[in-house]
Amino acid sequence: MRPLKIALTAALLLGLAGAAAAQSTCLYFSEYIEGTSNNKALEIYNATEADVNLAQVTVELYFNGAVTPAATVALSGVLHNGDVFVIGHSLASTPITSQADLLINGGVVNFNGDDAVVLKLNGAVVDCIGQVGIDPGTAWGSEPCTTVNHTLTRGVDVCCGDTVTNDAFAPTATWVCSAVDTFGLLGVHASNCQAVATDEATWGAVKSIYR
Ligand SMILES: [Ca+2]
Ligand SMILES: [Ca+2]
Ligand SMILES: [Ca+2]
Repeated sequence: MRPLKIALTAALLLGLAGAAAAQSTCLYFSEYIEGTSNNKALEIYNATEADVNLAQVTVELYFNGAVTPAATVALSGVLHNGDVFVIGHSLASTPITSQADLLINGGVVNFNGDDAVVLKLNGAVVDCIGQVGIDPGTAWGSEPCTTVNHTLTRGVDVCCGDTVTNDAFAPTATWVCSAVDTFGLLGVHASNCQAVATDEATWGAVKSIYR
């Protein structure tokens, strides 16, 4: 929910891009940081092509194979299309706390690799990281891509979340892994899923045409 960028029309952007991107109507996790100490964060991306009333959005954390959430948070505010909402641990390093729209001391960002996180919109599951009801031991996945000591970002061509919370979870299916304590991707999300490009890299490319 950083300040909005220059508002070009969709038509203009489509003309510049040369081709329409795949359409998405989904809200989903775009980043998961499970780093050292309290360096933990979740990023939610709005690809619904409309504003989302965050009062309709909840995040749940399921510890160690539990089938009921140990922590739940209801969000508030408005998340514009193409923007991200960042939940960070309040004791995390500055690169996380400075990007966070919501800071929580624990709660839903108290995961440590073997805990499932679920995103709901109007009470319906729209995304899940991990497998609810299963304790994977230490983490899901295998090196070099696991849910512990990594930053996971959603693939640019992933246009909707994982709505099945209790099936097997393989991070590499829809996520890209970066090294532990990678913070530079937090606060923006690059996506090919919208007609209107909104990520920083694409905006930079678009704006450079006018320079
Ligand atoms: Ca755990
Ligand atoms: Ca799943
Ligand atoms: Ca991001």
